[in-house]
Amino acid sequence: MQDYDTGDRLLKAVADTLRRAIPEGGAVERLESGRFLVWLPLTGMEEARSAAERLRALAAGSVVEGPRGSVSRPVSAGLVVTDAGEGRARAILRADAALLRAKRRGGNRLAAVGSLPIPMLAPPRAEIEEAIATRALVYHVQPILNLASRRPVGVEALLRWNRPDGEVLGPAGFMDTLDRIPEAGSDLFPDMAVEAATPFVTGSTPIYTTFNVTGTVLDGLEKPEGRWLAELLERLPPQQVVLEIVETAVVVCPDTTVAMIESLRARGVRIALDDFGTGLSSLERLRRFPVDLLKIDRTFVKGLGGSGREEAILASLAALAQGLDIDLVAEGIETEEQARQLMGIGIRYGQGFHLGRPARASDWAARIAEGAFGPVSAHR
Ligand code: G
Ligand code: MN
Repeated sequence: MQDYDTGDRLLKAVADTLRRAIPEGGAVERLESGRFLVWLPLTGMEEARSAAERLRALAAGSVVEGPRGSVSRPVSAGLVVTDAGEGRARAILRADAALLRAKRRGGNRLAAVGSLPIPMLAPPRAEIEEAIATRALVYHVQPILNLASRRPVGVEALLRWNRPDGEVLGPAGFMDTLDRIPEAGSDLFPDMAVEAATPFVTGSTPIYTTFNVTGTVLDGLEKPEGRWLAELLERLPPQQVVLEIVETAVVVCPDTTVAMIESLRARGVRIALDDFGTGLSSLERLRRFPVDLLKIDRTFVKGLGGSGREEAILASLAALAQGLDIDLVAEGIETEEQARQLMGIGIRYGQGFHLGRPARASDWAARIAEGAFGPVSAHR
């Protein structure tokens, strides 16, 4: 595995390569999970296919220098032809399906999807139902602790799908797809989500549960994509629900997202910005979006104890957060040393393998109820 910094520079190099190479009228966007969205102003499938393959090959040829020599990566691409009436989310969904097809065929290649209807690209409803019934598809939770007291203040709900072929899919692998398919997802997920969160958000000392949401969920609670959230908020106390918004959600439809966030906050729901610090416009988002919590991306934690740059950035972020009355949660804490440094900088909350790994909600509920707090309380 290459280190994160090299990986990040490689992604930037790929972005630069794509930006230089796309034809007039095209556009490049960086999505999460190392994906890029490239719009090509072309009409026919064949013309698009050769342009896409050229860009893919250029991207795969991007090279950066890492600590152990030159690094490049295979690049897969999924191509779809959209028409004027197709929305962005739906186009991404279809392109993701094509991308998956390219990866399943060995990767480092292009795959194209013509006009497959969406329901065929998503796991069929029966497959999802079966996965939920057999508990192959479950919510895990990971505790979020007050770093000083080491008491949990909340848990993050993380979907895991143990596929029959042995592959374990995290939310990035399928949630983006599922939450855009109301007929498959919306009436199935609230039960799971409520079950996972209930032991934490109820009782005499409730703690919050965070859910990761995508842009389409925030288009409106009355829309099909938003229905699972609407139901969740009817069945769980909104004051103990935190929604983690990923970067792309904020880019897609800023005005409607802001309005939606405001109405959710009026009901007591708290809003977190996930992976904070990795986006190109973190401060701009902070200015526009009324949020309660920032989840500091794990790359900052990883960089502690090095050149001192992370410490300097985090210290000013702590001051900024205090001024804006925003809580900070550091992600990806893997050592006690990191936890101590973060506390010293003034970051109050943390999450990471050192503090508690993601596990089934019932397991964490039992451990929290027992007052035993995993390996951390065992040796301190
Ligand atoms: O930011 P995001 O919501 O994507 O983070 C959730 C993911 O981070 C989960 O898949 C979880 O397993 C992973 N994760 C949690 N704690 C740690 C950690 O300490 N180190 C690393 N590398 N990953 C972690
Ligand atoms: Mn998250």
